Amino acid sequence: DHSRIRNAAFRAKVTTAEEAATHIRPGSMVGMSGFTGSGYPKAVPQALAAIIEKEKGLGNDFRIRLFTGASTGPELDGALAKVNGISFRMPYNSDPILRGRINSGETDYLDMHLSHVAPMTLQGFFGEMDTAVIEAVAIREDGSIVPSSSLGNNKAWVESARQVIIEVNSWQHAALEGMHDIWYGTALPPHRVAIPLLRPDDRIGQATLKIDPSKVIAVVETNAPDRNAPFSPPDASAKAIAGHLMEFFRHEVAKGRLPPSLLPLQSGVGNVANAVMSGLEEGPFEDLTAFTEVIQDGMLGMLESGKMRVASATAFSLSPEAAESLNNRMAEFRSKIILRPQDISNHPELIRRLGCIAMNGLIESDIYGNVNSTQVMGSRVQNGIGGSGDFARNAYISVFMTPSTAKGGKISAIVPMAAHVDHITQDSQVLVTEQGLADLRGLSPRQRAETIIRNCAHPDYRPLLLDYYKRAREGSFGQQFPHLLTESLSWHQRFIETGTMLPG
Ligand code: 0RQ
Repeated sequence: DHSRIRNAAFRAKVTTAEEAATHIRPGSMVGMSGFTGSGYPKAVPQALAAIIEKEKGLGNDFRIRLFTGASTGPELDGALAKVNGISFRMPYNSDPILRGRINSGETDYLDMHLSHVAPMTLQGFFGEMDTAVIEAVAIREDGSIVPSSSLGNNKAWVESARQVIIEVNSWQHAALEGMHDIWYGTALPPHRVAIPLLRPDDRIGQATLKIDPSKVIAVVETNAPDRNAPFSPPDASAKAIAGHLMEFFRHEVAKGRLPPSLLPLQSGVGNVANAVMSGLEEGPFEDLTAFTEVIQDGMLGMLESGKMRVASATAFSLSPEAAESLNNRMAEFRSKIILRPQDISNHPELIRRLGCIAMNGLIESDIYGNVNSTQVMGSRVQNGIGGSGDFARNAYISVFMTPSTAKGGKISAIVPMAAHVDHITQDSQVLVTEQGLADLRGLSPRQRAETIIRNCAHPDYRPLLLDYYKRAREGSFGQQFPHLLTESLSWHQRFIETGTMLPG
C-alpha cells in the first residue's frame, strides 16, 4: 500500500531490489547505512551479491568499495563477503565471513575512529562516493527521510553520493519517527562552529534527513528484521568485572569525584558491557544518563526501570528478543532515547564537555596499560577500534575491561608487551578484570606495571609477568618502560607455535 512513502515523487520511484542493484557499478565507492547490526539495508545488498556472483560466473570481476556506519548484518557484509564482492571496507566490521576475507588478505580493511568517517568523507579525502544505500522507516510528505534504528553516517552518505537508493523497511517501528536528532551545523574548517549541545538530552537539530530528490534513483520496500547476534547471559567473570567497577564508582562518589548520578556513560558492546549494565541496574546510582554510540539490551532495561533517564546514541545494538520487545513498545521509549549522527554521538568536543565515563572491552593490555582492542596476536583483526578511541581519549575517566584470560586460559589478556596498540597508556586510566581493578590515574609507568600485574593478571600468568618485569628492571636498555625486547612478544609467538601462551 506504500503507506510509509508519503511523497508522490518518491512513490513513483518504487522498484525491486534487483532493479535497484543494477545501478551499482563494479569498482564504485558505496556508502550504506548500518551500525552494530541495526538500520542496514537488507534487500539491495543481497540483490547486488546475486549480480556479483553471476558476473563472476561469466568471468567478469565485480567488487565494490564499501563504507558503512559500523558493523552491519549477514544480509549486507555477510552476503557480499560470501561472493568476495568487497575489495575495500571501512570503518568497522564484525561479520565472521568478511573477517575471514580481511584476514586472508582478499579484502583491504581500513579500521578508523568512527567520529572521523563523516567529516573526512565530506572533506573529500576518500574520493567520490558513487551510491548511497540507506534504510528508512518512512519518507515524509515533504520528501525528507525518517532514518531507522541507526543513524551512523547516513547524513554524510546522502550528501556526498552521486545517486541514492532508499530501502523503506516496514519492520522498523513507525514510532522511531521523532527519535532522531540530526544537526546541520556541520560546516568544514575554517567555517566550523561550536556544537550547541550541553547535556546528553539536548536536541539541537531536526528529526529527519534532508535529501536532494533528484539524486534518488530507486525506493525499495522491505519488511525484514535487524539481525544482531544474541548476547550470552553474563557469566561469573563478567559479573565480577561489573562488581569491581560498581565498587570503584561508589568510591569515586564518596570521594566527591563523581556525582551520585555518575556522569554520562559510554559503554561498548558484548558480554562484559552488558553485565556492567546489569550491575548498574542493581546498584545505588539513580538518574543515570548515557552519551554513547550504541544502546544495548542492558541500557534499554535501565531506561525501562527508570534507573536511566535518557540515552543518546547513534544506534541500537539489541539481541533479537530485545529488538522485538522494543518494537512492541517504541512509543514509550521515544522521549528517553535520542539517535544522532555518529560524528556527533562520538564527537571529541562533546565527550570532553560532558565528561563521559568510557567503558570499553579489549583484546589485551600490556603491563603498562597500552591497550590492543583489535588485533589477535598482532595481525588478525577481530572487529576494529570502533568508537573506543573517540571515547577513551576524551573521557572524564577511561575504563577498559576484560576477562583476564581468553580461549579457556590459553591466552593471557595481560601481556608483557601488546602486539598491537590502539590506545596508548595516556588513554587508559582504569583497567578491570575479574581478578580486580587497577586505578592507574597519576601512576608512573613502573607503578602502573606493578598495579596491573598485582590487581588484574590471572594467577596462572601473574608469576610469569612478575618474573618478566623483575628481569626487565635489571636488563632493560632504559627504565622508563622497562622491557626485554627479544622476549617481550615471545608469549604471542609461543601461542602461535604451541596453541598456548603458557610455557611447556
Ligand atoms: O572470540 O567469539 O571467537 O570466542 O574476542 O571476546 O571476551 O566475548 O569480549 O565481546 O567484550 O569483545 C575487544 C573484541 C572484546 C570488543 C572486543 C576473542 C574472544 C571472543 C570476543 P570468540 P569477549 P567482548 C563500542 C566500542 C573494539 C571496539 C569497541 C571490541 C571475542 O570489545 O571489538 O570497543 N572492541 N567499540 O575469544 C584472542 C585475546 C582475546 C581474544 C578476546 N587476547 N586473544 N582472542 N578474544 N580477547 C562499539 C563500536 O564501536 C561499534
